[in-house]
Amino acid sequence: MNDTFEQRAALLVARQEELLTRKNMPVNTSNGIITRYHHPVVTAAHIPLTWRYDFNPATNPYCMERIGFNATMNSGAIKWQGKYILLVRVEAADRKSFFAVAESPNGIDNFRFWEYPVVLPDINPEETNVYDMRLTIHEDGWIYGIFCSEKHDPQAALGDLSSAVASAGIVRTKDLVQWERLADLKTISQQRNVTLHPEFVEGKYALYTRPQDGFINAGSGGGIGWTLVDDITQAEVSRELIINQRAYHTIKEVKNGEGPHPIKTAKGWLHLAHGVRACAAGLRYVLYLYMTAIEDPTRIIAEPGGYFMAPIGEERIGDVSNVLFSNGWIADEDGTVYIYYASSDTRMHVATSTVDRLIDYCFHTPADGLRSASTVDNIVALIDKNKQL
Ligand code: M1P
Repeated sequence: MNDTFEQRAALLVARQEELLTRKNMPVNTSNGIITRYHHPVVTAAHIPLTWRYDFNPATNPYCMERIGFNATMNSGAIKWQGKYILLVRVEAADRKSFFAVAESPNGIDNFRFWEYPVVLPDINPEETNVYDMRLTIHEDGWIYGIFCSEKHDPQAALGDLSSAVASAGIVRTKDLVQWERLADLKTISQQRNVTLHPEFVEGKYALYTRPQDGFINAGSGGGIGWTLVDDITQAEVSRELIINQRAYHTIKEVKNGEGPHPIKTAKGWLHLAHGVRACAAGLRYVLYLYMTAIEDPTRIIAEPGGYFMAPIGEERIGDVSNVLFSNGWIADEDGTVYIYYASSDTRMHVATSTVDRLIDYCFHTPADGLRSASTVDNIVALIDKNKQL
């Protein structure tokens, strides 16, 4: 505490530099499907010091933090100009989320935030919180971002300060610096987890949706939806088809939601989604995969049973414990897939795999038979197969 201002400032910079340049090594134990890494890739400690400290000794004589940050989570991802880009959901200490770009040369470590956070066009004074942007480099030439735009429910009873309304905000950019705000998605239900498909389908923009009756509860919303849109600048859900249903006693019984847009592969569209179930400890969020037909992205051709990734170790603990959430992944030219996921609404991680492995996983993992007896049948069949070797 007796350090001079200069000593303290120098120490802050040195410690952060150590963190930002830390090498991230793979964890040795793997199930063959994905590889995890020792360290999270982006944490609140990665936030630039110039966003947090007033470095003028005259106005901050104690060199104290002036603006605090709580978490970095649910990040969109693209590979852009040779860099691995995360569009991070940053949550400040005041609970407000916003977006900021962090880039890495290799996708695994050395993520650094750009100098300024994203300044979105501020079009609606009622919009209180924004989060969970999915990025899509669309074949029309724009980079789109779709995110949750949240406001206090205007119908809430007097004194109810918790009820909220979720809509899908839409922006687009060419450089990740200047963002054009388009009209929010028009829809009769609340919407979160809306994702833009990267290609036109039947000459239209295609959206994955997640209709929900309330802010938290999916209610009559049956799962991940799909809708075609003529004009992305005035997007409206007309016909909404549920393509990936929730089901009783599965990992997605309570709700589910599309993650980033699917990856186009030789065997079909590869999808990453989150599934939510309830238990005595609260809601449990896990990640799962499914595949749809290339010529018809709404037709499911493979869906392994159960989760593909669930929280382990320190991932299980955070602001909202027992949660894995992903809205960003990158398929590299060499077939490597970088899966960016947040744990417990607190920090960002990466796991790697390959397109071939993930396809193999989708087509050769037994589907959910929806009953214990089917699970046992699958195990017995595998044992019998192994006995024939
Ligand atoms: O707290 C877990 C997640 O809860 C919500 O997910 P969903 O849209 O499926 O309800 C979102 O608020 C998400 O940001 C959060 O990580």
